Amino acid sequence: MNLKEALRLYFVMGSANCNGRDPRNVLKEAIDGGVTFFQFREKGNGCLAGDAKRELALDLKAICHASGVPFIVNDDVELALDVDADGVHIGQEDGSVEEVRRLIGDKLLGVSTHNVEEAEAAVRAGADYIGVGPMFMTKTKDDIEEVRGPVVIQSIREAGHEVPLVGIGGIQASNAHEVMEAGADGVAVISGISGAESPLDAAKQFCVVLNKLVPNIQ
Ligand code: FQP
Ligand code: MG
Repeated sequence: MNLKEALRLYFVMGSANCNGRDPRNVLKEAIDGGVTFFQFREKGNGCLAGDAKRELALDLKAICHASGVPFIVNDDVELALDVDADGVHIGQEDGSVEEVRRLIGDKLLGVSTHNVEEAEAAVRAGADYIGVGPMFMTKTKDDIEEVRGPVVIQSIREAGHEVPLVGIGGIQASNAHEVMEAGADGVAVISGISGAESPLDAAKQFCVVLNKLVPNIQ
């Protein structure tokens, strides 16, 4: 797998993001629409835990793998190992990157960053890719840091870092080009796809924009 290419359209979602729809159907539609990477982020109102969370994780992993899409688990390293996910995504408050790397071996490891210093530290500690955000204002996450926008990505690239990188936070088909032009390999999207009336059409619209900017695949 070429990680930079695979990160082009990174869908992040859990049952709380699906407006009462079955997350399995939302994911199927999103993948049909062109999503290239997936993170199971089971957080927020009425989210599942325990066996129910595990069952959903296994179903979503199967849906991803039927289409060759990597399946990443947010925060929960134990679950990622239990369901044999392709990787884990952790933030600045989710424990040590080195420790998670030790636990997951050569599974993919993504780390959330907000500036050049955090990006450098994440890469040094063994991250395979980084998420940089928030790019724009978002209502999906209520504990976000200050919005500094695509310029943070630009500063990471100007510092010479070629780490696989996606922007996250408030990204829509209409502003995705700003994130890509700043130097991202892809965009991570939650509500822009899961909250859309048609996740299929929403993902397609992202693909139209992204493939115009980086027209080598699909
Ligand atoms: N970037 C990405 C992605 N995924 C995420 N989940 C985050 C950033 C945010 O720990 P974190 O991670 O700051 O908050 P939370 O655990 O609530 O998501 F990989 F998609 F770029
Ligand atoms: Mg986290």
